[in-house]
Amino acid sequence: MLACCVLRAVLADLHVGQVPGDLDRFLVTVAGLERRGAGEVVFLGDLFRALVGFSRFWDATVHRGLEELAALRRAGVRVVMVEGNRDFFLDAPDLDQFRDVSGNVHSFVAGGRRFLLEHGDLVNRRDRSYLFWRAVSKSSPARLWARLLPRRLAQRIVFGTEARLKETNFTYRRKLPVAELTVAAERHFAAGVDVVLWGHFHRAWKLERGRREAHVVPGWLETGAVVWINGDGSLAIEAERSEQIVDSAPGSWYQEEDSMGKVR
Ligand SMILES: [Mn+2]
Repeated sequence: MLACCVLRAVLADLHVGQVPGDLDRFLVTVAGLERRGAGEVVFLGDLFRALVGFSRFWDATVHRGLEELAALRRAGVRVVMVEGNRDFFLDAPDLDQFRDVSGNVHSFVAGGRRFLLEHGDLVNRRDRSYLFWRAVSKSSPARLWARLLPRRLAQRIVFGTEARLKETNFTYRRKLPVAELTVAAERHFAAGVDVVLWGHFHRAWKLERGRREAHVVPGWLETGAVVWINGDGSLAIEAERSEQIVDSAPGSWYQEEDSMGKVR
């Protein structure tokens, strides 16, 4: 059980392995999380370019990145993996030494506020082709072939999925589905959640209803953003170079950030 006053760090959409040099950047970020005293680190989906829970799919980048998570855990930090659209079968035993828990949702109470964290790829119910692809690619037959297919063929299919993912995600990612995000946030609020965090869309977005709030966490890939959640339930989003970008920034910041959405 975690102490009541644990400091949490949340990072979304890192896509490590997609851009040259991002592994080194990731290692620096992770070292910083430990230095700042994070008791729990939550990866809000899409940690790597692709992550399948079976080690036969892992390349050198994935091995190195995961090793850093094992080191975090040895230092006493809890590692949580929320499953994104680039993540498959994160509950597989091969990942046991690299994360404490994985799942579609992570929830906790901090300072009396109820938090709910999910990747966000299910928010847009209108994207039927993606929802179909998700159901197939994460099904038990898919899990079976991921375990049994020859390694080379399996890897080819994983990287083939990237093209497929881009195709299915392209149309709805160009614009934030604000109506769907609002409906989803209000549904969570009505169920008693105080703070909702999503990733997936890569650009910041925020909705406030009294003391309740919902955020899309900007992608680490583009912004280096880390959300810090204090033991008292307050939160702050920091970009790289530890500049605070949510608590103090004017609303227009969100508009400006929108133009940053390029690669997803
Ligand atoms: Mn995603």
